[in-house]
Amino acid sequence: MAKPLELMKVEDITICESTAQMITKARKDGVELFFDRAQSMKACPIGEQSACCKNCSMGPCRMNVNSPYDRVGVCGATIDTILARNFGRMVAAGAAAHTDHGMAMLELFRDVINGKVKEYSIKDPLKLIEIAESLDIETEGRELKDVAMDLYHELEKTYTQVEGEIPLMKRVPIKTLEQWREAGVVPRGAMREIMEMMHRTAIGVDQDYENITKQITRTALADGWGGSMVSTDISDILFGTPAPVEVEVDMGVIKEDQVNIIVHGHEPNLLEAMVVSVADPTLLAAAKSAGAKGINLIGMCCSGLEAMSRHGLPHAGNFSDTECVLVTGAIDAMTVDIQCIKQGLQKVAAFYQTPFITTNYRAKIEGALHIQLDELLPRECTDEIVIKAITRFKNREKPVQIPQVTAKGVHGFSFEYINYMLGGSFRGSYTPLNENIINGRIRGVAGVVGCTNPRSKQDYSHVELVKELIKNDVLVLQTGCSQMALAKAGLTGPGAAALAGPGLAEVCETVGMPPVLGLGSCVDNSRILLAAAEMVKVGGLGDCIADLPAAGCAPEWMSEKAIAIGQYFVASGIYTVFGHTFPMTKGTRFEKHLFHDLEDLGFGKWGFADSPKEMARLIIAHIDKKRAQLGIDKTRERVLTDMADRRSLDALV
Ligand code: SF4
Ligand code: MSK
Repeated sequence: MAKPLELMKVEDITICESTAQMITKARKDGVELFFDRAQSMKACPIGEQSACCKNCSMGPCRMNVNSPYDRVGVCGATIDTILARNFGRMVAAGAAAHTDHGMAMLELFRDVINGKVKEYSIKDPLKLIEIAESLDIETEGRELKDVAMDLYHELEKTYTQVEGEIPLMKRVPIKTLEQWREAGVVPRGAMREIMEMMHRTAIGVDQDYENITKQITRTALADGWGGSMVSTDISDILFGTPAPVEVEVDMGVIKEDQVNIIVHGHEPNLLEAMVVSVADPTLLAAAKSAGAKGINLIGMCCSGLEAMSRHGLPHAGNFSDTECVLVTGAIDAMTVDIQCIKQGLQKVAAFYQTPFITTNYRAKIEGALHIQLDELLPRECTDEIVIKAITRFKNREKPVQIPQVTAKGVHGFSFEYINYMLGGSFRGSYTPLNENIINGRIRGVAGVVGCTNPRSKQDYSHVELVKELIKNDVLVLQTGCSQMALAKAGLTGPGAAALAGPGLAEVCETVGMPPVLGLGSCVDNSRILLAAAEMVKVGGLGDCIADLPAAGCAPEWMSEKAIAIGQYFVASGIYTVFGHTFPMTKGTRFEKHLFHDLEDLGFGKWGFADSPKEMARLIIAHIDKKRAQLGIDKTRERVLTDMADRRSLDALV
């Protein structure tokens, strides 16, 4: 494989020790990684600012990024039209990824209820009932199966409804919903919204950037409060709602003397079936007779985060680590389903003689082995993967080098568990969170989420930003590859409270929680929306999500899915800061619209910064602005518990 001419210093590529070791090894082995390609393939300066259009064959048309209004496209499209159309298509693609995944989960749910799929069952009937009741489905005295089928039909509308508001709008705080109604952005089904987004951004259709933005918002809301939310709900109902669990992460979880199988992707069902296969006594015996001490199932990326939260399964790393784990030489099979799977993995896997197996018909890769996961008989696929891994273990030829780096942390903080954790099992409530925000112990809440990107030093911005936020008493909620960046850095355990400001540290100590709460995969950002909705409903922090002292951030994003998530955060009322790059031409009216005007219209707004310190500054300034608007900027006098109080409290328990 070709090497780039001048290699970047490893310490400039990543702060992850394991990744650094594996980049060094790959260079010795002559294996090219995506870090190398990011260096040799410079970003196109016009495309980087989203200032080109290829929506028809009269173009492609390139705008002048230094003077964006000095020309228009062949059809006459202005820079604002081009920017808005490009942005809209990114949101449509991201929303399609989440909602196609969500709809697949819903179809699996239907087939579990009607008995077609026997391998999975309903693990959380309570959640099923709660969701059904929240959607006004009758539950009293009815069979669970009947309630479940009614729920299926109601949730299907999230994707297919062509007219009127989708059922999950019932979860939106009323004032936020009224704002959306007034702005004309309440979503219909995701299929309808994505279709209209694609239509309106075709040559010669919608050429008014403000009008295009309305459809962008509607499409994003159909994702966040629709398709993604259903995906999370159904995954919890079928596979169990996560609760905190201590987990070991980083590449040190790979074991030289075991058959190591990596599962990477986004759909929980592949990993759920793998969990069953690796516990099969026959397969375990086969592994033992091949000389292995056991079968070591390891998650990566987002489905790995879900399995970690539900089963305590070890996790080897985030998006930027998926090639690097193969470089250890110790991976006996890597199996993938959908989303964020780099095509480059195939070549790296081939070099290290690791079977690389795709399992979803939507995502085949040239050169990879495809074993379709049939949901009716998932074990046929997953057993075969295990057998292939055992064979590779027996015939391992490549030298093995595993970074001896691990970190332990606590993960699995679902919306429901935060409720329970704060309020106790009999009076589960977000009231203590709101009270601690009002009294100033907690300054505000930030969702720090999203990808890693080889054009940005891996994990650096995530970790530095979160450290800065918790030091300033901001409680951090996490999902996706960001969560794994913090987990590897050791900030997801209760010990991280030592890095928090005094107010947040006190709350963490009282409740027994870390200052950084991992909520799961990137579709699980819907858990953050529900937490925000609950904070509004509990009261004391304003009437709508836009009133909350809260913000969102994706410091190292790379996927169109992140843009869709960012837009539904913004549309919900949350100030959302993206880092390192943004698909925007500076000084345009569309930029002003996203970064300023949306807030005046009652939504949140976008922000951008290219250093974690600046991201933190923007987020904290926004939280302080919201606190001032709520009249809670002057913190109440703090009453500290002294030893005598503690003793009397102890006597009560
Ligand atoms: Fe150029 Fe207009 Fe065609 Fe875009 S739609 S490529 S701006 S002519
Ligand atoms: S996997 S979308 S790199 S978070 Fe969900 Fe990570 Fe971003 Fe993919």
